[in-house]
Amino acid sequence: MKIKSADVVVTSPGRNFVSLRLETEDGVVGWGDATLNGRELAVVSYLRDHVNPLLIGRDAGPIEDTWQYLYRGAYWRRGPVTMAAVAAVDTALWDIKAKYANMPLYELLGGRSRRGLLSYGHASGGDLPQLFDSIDQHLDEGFRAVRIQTGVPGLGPVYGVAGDPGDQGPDGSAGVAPRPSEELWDTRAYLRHLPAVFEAVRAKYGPELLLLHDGHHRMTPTQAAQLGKRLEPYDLFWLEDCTPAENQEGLRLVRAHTTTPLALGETFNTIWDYKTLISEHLIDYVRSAVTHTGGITAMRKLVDFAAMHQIKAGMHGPTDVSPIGMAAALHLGLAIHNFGIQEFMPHSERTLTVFRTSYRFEDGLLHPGDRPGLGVELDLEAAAAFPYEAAYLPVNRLALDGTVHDW
Ligand code: EZ4
Ligand code: CO
Repeated sequence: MKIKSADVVVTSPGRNFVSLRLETEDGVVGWGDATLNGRELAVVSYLRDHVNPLLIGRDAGPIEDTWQYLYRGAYWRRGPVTMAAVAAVDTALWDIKAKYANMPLYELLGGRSRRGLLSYGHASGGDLPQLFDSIDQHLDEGFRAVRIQTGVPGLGPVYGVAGDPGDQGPDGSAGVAPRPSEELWDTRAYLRHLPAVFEAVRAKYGPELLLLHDGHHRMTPTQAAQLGKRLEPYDLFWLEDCTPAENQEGLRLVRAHTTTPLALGETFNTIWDYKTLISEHLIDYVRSAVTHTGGITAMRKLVDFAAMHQIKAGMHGPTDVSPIGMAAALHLGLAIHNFGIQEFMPHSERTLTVFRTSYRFEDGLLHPGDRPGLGVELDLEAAAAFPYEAAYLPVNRLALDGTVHDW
């Protein structure tokens, strides 16, 4: 089963997605997600100019060998662009292999370990009444777990929530932003505000509902330790990305001061980024996406390493991971033992006219579906109607003096 063609598809049905399409000589097609939000075209070039020419004529069968060939063969290690490109190839090869086997991918990964994947949605509101409406809506849809984000008084929009870039310019107008929008931030105001939000949510919804929160890399280890302690009475499922954790050792301080469970790693791209965090059990959940971490081959190794330290998978699942990347997470999550929870932001109707998915959300659980392979097919004709649109994530500045801060 030699690879006959390798093509990159860029489409923007509301936001940009980069997909890799591999086809074998006998006509089996595999899909991989290579979407890197805000830096999409760098991955397109990496694939088109440097990887795809190496794949033509190559056997689609030896996936581990191809992974090593692309990772070690580049000489230059790691990095989000490289690892998103490697992920797309790896995922497409697994899709092909499962289609050859005529099995849904999770069967090839060892078969199911659970009925479906516990998932959490994003409940957000500028103030408490809006937040409650959003939580109620998620409960109506069947979610048993919600991520709670609110606006901080005096600071404008709900932070850390990447909207649909096609719908928001820097001034709130429709159209594509030529530059990243800018937001304002004050960590002390946030730390004062957040515990009261969780107190109100617990008081209204009781002890059962699973509550999560994303700190979006904005605190120092000292501040994160303070917040973790203050949130302990509200029994969080996790506090995510409390610090910019390139400084892995910084989590020792957070861990020493709070028992609030910690999740981390959506911006990481290899197992090495977690070496101290996992081996010292400084976190409870790994947040990587298959899309950004070198594919299913690499993600499996990461979750197996995590399992040795009772750390579970809580894979990143925002709308900037395409339905192909989402399906990859679902098949892997269904098969592994140390699954924790799956983030699930449903894609727009428009996106789903391009990506035909077979996964479904039912009774609070996600199911990858039983089609052979990943179960997602990209409709090339539909994709062609939505050309690339330049779009960026926002940039963040301190309200006090305008210093650039983590977004
Ligand atoms: O801001 O995926 O947990 N989810 C998140 C996301 C990220 C975006 C960045 O591209 O933090 O909403
Ligand atoms: Co996050």
